[in-house]
Amino acid sequence: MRQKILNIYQQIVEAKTEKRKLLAILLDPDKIVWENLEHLLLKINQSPATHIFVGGSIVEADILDELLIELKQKTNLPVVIFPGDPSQISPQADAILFLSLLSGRNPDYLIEYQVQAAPILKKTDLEIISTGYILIESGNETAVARVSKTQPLDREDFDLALATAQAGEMLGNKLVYLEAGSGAKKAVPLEMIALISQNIQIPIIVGGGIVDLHGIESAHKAGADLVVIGTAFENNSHFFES
Ligand code: 1GP
Repeated sequence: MRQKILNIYQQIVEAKTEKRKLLAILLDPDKIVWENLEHLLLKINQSPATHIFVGGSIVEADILDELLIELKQKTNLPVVIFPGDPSQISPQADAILFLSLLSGRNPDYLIEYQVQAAPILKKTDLEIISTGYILIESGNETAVARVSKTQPLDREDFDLALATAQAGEMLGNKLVYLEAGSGAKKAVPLEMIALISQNIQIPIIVGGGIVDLHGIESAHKAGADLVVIGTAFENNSHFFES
């Protein structure tokens, strides 16, 4: 198996400095069809993806370790856990987004789960990347809102979205993740991405409801440093060939 990939955050910062745009494929362990994994890995390797994110709002399948090992064996991309809760921590990944749901006011997702996760993470050598996670209203109720029992931010309230991102940066987060929610009807508004990217220094991840290559390009152009594609690739492994 390949060595653990180090300094993933540093590489994201370097990419931002050099204006190299990044792209993550998000895999939900519950939706992996094990028999199709070889094909999926082939398609990931042929895609322009620079990262693999693994996680979901709720993950029931007990295959996380196994999946992460496969991903490390069969791809050269950094494998980053994007957890819904502390049960999704695995030492088999390279890094983990240590999320705080800043758009919500549910203490479990602001600090309780982080307190539960800290001693577990201390026993791993995962790179821990603290991330201010901001859910933006997207036209339908998303799993993140349902599971976290929080309201997303109004997609027209740019001032509040910017203040939330800036508070996240001031709290010491290393990344801001603007999330419309998996399968969102509407992606994060481009003007919101642009405003936030012009007014914070840390790299910005954008995901949720991006369904085509044009959507990826638009989010990148607006100021996203890393775009996440989940559902569209899940539904069509030839997504990047169109
Ligand atoms: C969800 O941002 C990711 O957390 C990806 O969303 O599944 O809509 O691509 P999609």
